[in-house]
Amino acid sequence: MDYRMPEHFLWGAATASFQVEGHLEADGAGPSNWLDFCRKPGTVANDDIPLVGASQYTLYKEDVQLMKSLGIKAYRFSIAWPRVFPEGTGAPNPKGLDYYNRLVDELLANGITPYVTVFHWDLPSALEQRGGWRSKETSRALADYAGYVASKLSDRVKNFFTVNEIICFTASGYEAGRFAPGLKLDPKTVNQTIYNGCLGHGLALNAIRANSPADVRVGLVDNPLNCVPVYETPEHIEAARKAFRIRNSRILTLIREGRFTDEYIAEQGGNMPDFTDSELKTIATPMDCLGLNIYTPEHIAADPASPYGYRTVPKSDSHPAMNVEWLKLGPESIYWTLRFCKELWNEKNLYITENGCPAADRLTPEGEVLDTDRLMYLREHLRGVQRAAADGIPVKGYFVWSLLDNFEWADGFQKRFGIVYVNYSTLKRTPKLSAKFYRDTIAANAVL
Ligand code: PNW
Repeated sequence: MDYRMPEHFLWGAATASFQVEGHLEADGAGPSNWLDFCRKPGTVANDDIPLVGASQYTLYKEDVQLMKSLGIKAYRFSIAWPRVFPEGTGAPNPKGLDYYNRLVDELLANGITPYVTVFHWDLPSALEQRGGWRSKETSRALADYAGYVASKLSDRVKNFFTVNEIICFTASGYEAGRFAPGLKLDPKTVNQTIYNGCLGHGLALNAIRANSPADVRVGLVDNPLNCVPVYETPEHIEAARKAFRIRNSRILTLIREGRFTDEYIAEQGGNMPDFTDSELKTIATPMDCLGLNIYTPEHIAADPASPYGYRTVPKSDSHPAMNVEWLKLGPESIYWTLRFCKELWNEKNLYITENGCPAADRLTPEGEVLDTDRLMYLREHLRGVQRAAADGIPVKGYFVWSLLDNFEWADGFQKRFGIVYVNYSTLKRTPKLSAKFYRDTIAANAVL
């Protein structure tokens, strides 16, 4: 079987500012919630802090050449809000934006298309101190910042994503406490942070459009719960589609439909967030594209005895995971999430904006990194993308997470997600076996 991809398929790689840049305090940058969080002993594995990290801030030219050598056509990176507005709002710091001007120019000069994520979790500390995502002030500040960035970059950057994974910068930080700001708050407050994240997306999308020429495209990056039929019968497929819409009520379904699902309202009762109809309209502003970050599956079965006609099938204790406990293996999830997005909301431009896994990478004495498990993970997921494309689902591109080993949030530098190995002492980059697989797959435009 030939796993050929559509013509003009966009092969990309992704990173995020806080995870790869290092030099977090250079050139007038302000502090962020994540830097503050890292500085609290015991929050991040090994108390790692990415002050140096992979240092893309100084090594971006080398990284652009690396992408070029792999045949990568598009680079998804994020902008550090605290570099551009050190206080979150007020006076911009021109030196902060200059870095992104240089990066964008370097990418374009080398034939690589920039895809900009405006917010990938590094919130200026000043805003966190005023309530962070508990406050709609943060949603409005995001829009001002996004509009400013668009006004400076949209002559050259034609693709913007507002925010990355609302659930991770809200619930994971304010409910689970695993991410910045490390709080464990009540359900109503947590629901408010999630809602304010959605509002921030809608306001930012409108602000980007208002500050860009007409050829600019704007969308969201979300990591929906990937509801996968436990196996492919019409009943389980129907159950998984229903589950996908309901289980993503808080973010993706709200953003695509502009109202809370009946199921969500019934489940939350008195814990609903404060919202207005006009905010819901803003939240549901039509997008030009939708970015999906795909990692792990949720298995769903038809169950006529359950209230909504489906149930979650718990994973067996031996279900394989990819070197980190939460990342259970399930490459079929990529196909089903793409398909349900098309079937439920008639998406026209879908991108896989992240997909990848950590591995216990080691340099061999010959200087190679033989990450056979990551290669398997990427190949099986790409076959799912190919299946979706062959079904006529409009999947336009794929960004591997990640170009480089980087700071994996609460897991620090322990977990390596790159297709390129980074020696954190010398900053030397070494493409892994998976990078060679990716290079050859791009060259063939078929999954190898
Ligand atoms: C995404 N989970 O985060 C982020 O967008 C990246 O910044 C991150 O490095 C990458 O995935 C790998 O983790 C997630 O626990 C973090 O389910 C955690 C989860 C999912 C996504």
